[in-house]
Amino acid sequence: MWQVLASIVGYLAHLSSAHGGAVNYTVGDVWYPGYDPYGGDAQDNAPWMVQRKWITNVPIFEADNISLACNAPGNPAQTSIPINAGEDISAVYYAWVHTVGPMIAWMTPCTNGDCRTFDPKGADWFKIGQRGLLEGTILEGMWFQKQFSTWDGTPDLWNETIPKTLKPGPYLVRHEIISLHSANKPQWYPECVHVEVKGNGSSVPGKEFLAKIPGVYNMSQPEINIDVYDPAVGNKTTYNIPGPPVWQG
Ligand SMILES: [Cu+2]
Repeated sequence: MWQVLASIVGYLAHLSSAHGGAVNYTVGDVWYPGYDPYGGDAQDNAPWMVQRKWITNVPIFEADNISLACNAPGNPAQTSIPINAGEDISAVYYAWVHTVGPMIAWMTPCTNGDCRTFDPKGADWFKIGQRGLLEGTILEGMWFQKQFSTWDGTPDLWNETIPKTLKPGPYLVRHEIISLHSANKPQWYPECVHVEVKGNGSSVPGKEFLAKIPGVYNMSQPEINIDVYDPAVGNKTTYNIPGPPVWQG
């Protein structure tokens, strides 16, 4: 009883702290549970786990934090989601509350051939999709980050496509939300999932599409070190998402 009560109180505390992350994935009709940061150690090394471990939904505040790659502690998952090149993957969030800033989906190959032992430190990541300011101004306009949230407790879905010509193999897919509602204090919310890409493709992105994480962001970038409440910034109707262009495959 006390345990149940404690977990309810804990859940409410997390809701009121107004943070979150990708907690599930869907591919076609199949739903894959991710890591529950408040779900306890029983999930560790679970044979069904597809998502890298994260233990708090509090964001990362430093552009050079090593945990920017796959959150903290980022321990590898035990299995992966099978997916065809050209197929969609949805990341599922619940009650996402922030409204300003870009969302970027990245991939990197597990170059050792096995994501269960792959360390993403120094890895080359490429973008497979990014969503930013859809219309209006930076301060008050419609960002995808605002639009994708249902605001009613039903799942918030963020859908992206695995590039159709991508070479098959094991990859990490990294979903990243950057929230910019605190002046000059960006917040990063990254989560990584293991996937096994199938198909007949043979393409890999060229150098101009690659970036390191951390490394791709820094506080001298005006899109990152940004005060959206400064009218000279907040009234703009364009926002350039930092980093390399999206690789279409
Ligand atoms: Cu938050």
